[in-house]
Amino acid sequence: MNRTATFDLTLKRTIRAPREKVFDAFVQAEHARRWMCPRGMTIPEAEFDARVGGRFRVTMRARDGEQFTATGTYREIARPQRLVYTWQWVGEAMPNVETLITVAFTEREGGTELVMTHSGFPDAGMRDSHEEGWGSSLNNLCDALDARGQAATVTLIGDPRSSYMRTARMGLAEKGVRYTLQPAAPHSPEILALHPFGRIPAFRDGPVALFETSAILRYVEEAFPGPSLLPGNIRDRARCEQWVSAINAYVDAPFVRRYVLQYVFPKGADGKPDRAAIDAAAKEMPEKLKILDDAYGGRDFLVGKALSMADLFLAPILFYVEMFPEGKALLPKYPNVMRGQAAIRERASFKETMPPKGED
Ligand SMILES: N[C@@H](CCC(=O)N[C@@H](CS)C(=O)NCC(=O)O)C(=O)O
Repeated sequence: MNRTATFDLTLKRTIRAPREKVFDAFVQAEHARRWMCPRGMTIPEAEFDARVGGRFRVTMRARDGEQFTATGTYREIARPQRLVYTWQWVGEAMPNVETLITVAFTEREGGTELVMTHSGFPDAGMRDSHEEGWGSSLNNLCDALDARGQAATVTLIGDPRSSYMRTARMGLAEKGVRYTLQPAAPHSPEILALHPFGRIPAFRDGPVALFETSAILRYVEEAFPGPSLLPGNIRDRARCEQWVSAINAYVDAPFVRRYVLQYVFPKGADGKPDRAAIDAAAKEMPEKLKILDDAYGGRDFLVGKALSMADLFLAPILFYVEMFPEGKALLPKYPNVMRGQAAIRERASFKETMPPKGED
């Protein structure tokens, strides 16, 4: 007999919650609504009839309004250790194939290890997209059940004295995302495991690992609800990207690497700051500050009428620049920059992310 090959996936996750609670989250609508969709989506409708032969139906809505509905039938319900049900997408958006989900729940280290096998995909592409979708959904499940909330799943890794770390932390704070701050130095094994160039910050959301601050913020922007870190129209979104890129490429090096760090990690004779290096860096700054001053114009933000990622990249840099004499003397000559900084320094996201004293 000819059997058609199918593709399966297995996901494993340990959640700090009792087994019954984790089990119930799979079969009760009020729980499922909180997690049974990938990050960035919502569940407008969910119906669950958790009896053998009973059916469920769950509708997920993407940020652009597109909806996806899945339905299925319970085959085996052995609370709290095992659950088996079919899974089938309804409508045109996803292939209309009946697949099978088996979840095993095991008590492990004061929590629950769940092993979820989703089998019967007709091709590797469909299996892989479900692996991503379930991985992201299980992040939501973990947030919903673990007492630490999102901080159980979302981790920012690096040294909180870093200006880039502060940019990422401010973005997380602006979005209202709770996270775990895992201290690690650049090029440490923890960082190199996630960032091939060894820089900080690195980021994890469950199985999703990212590096580069702008990529991290891009993910945070789309994966979580909360105020947008991007402007509302196409032109201004592109301008935001323009300033993020320009600050990374033309502002960070002269202001932080060649100026601030000369004071923080002095490389001159007798362990003193290298005067020549500082003077050279200070000469580079006015031209850049003038460009930034013109960009602010009469507004409090680099782009548009509200805070965007662009502002989050600049504020931590100028905060450090102002701590040293040449920077302190220069900045007041740029009133628009000063006004923008005064505005952002009032925000909780800035106040809550004050770096430990002394270094970048
Ligand atoms: N382009 C990177 C830059 C990150 C970066 O340079 N971080 C600094 C700390 S503020 C770092 O890791 N420095 C260590 C090094 O330069 O080796 C990003 O946007 O995340």
